[in-house]
Amino acid sequence: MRVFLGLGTNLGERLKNLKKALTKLRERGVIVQSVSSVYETQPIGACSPQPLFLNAVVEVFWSGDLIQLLEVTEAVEKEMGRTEKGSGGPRTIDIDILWAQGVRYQSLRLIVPHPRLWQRAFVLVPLSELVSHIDGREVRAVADALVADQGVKVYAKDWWSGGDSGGSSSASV
Ligand code: PH2
Ligand code: MG
Ligand code: MG
Repeated sequence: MRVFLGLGTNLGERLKNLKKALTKLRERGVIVQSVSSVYETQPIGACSPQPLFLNAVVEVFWSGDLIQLLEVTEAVEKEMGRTEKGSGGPRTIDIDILWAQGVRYQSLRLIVPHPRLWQRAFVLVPLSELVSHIDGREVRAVADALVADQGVKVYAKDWWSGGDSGGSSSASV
């Protein structure tokens, strides 16, 4: 199944954290198809002042089911020393399942598509590099409407060389 994952980090060596997370996801069977640039972003909806984030979105292929993928992302977060859980506080790594091809899923543990997907420039700006439309909506247009209020700056391009595929994805889903 084709999936978009959101990565975020605002503690420690942030760029290294993103790379390490991708390496660890791959070790657990996640196939990385394409990666966005890395953006430096203002914390959104955070309860207290906290460091700037680095955010990126990656397109992956996963051959198991969604909950198995959630368990992989949670294991990687834990291995990377994430202690914060759902409080909105600073974290070494946050890996969110944003969207999965043909999947609508809702439980106490997980909602897909991500319920705040269309409200966050730190997700939509990197996502717009990988796909033009999602579920009939133009990603770039929604992103553009949000960036004025939500600081999002390019931080690194070509930061990932260890992908499973150099190819980029199709235009719409
Ligand atoms: N993640 C949050 C809350 N706020 N803000 C930015 N800029 N980047 C994030 O990854 C982020 C956030 C909850 O997961
Ligand atoms: Mg998150
Ligand atoms: Mg999360």
